[in-house]
Amino acid sequence: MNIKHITAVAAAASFFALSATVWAASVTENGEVKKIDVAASKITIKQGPIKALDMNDPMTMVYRVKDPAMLKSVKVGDKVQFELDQDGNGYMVTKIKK
Ligand SMILES: [Cu+2]
Repeated sequence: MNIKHITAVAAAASFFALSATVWAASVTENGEVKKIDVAASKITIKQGPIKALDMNDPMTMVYRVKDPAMLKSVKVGDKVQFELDQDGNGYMVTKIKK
């Protein structure tokens, strides 16, 4: 690998880091908890449309959560308000409250 090649790789890496930052979206939505999976750090939420994230219909989604401890503050059947972030790996719930 010569110097030019290394520079190109570094430039590509910073380009992707930048576009990931620009792409990241955060929205606050309401929904109902349908399932909680602490072991997998996932929560299933029934929600209305989230047009900002191209979800144009009501749907039930399985989301990763930022911290599994968040799952102890809610239970199945709770009406919740949650914050969703989008990153290169998909969606993640970063905050949740009743
Ligand atoms: Cu969806």
